[in-house]
Amino acid sequence: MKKWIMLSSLLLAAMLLAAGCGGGKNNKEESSASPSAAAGGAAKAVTIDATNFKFEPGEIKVKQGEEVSITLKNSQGNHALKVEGYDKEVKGNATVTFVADKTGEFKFICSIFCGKGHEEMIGKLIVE
Ligand SMILES: [Cu+2]
Repeated sequence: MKKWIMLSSLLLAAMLLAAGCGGGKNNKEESSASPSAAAGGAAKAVTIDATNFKFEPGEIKVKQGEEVSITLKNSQGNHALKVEGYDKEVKGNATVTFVADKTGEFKFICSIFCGKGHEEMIGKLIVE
């Protein structure tokens, strides 16, 4: 009886070790490779042109898990872009990169008061 318990606990320990090793490896692979792998090797790069008072394009569509790289170009005026729900912000003529891990529709707005049409500067990030 004692022998049996020892044998089964040994087996259990071996199984746990094997599972732990495998799991660790998988996690490492996922964290380093999955964002670019999902996008086919590169981040989805979008350049948004900001003028008074519009974002062009006003809609970005990506897949869940994809890495998104948003470059905001201030062609006219001084604007910034803030993605609500993701809490990501990019000021004019800079780039912000993040992984779109939540699905849904997220509003992006201009976060610098830029004048009369400021409230109209609204776009949409769609994560499918
Ligand atoms: Cu503005």
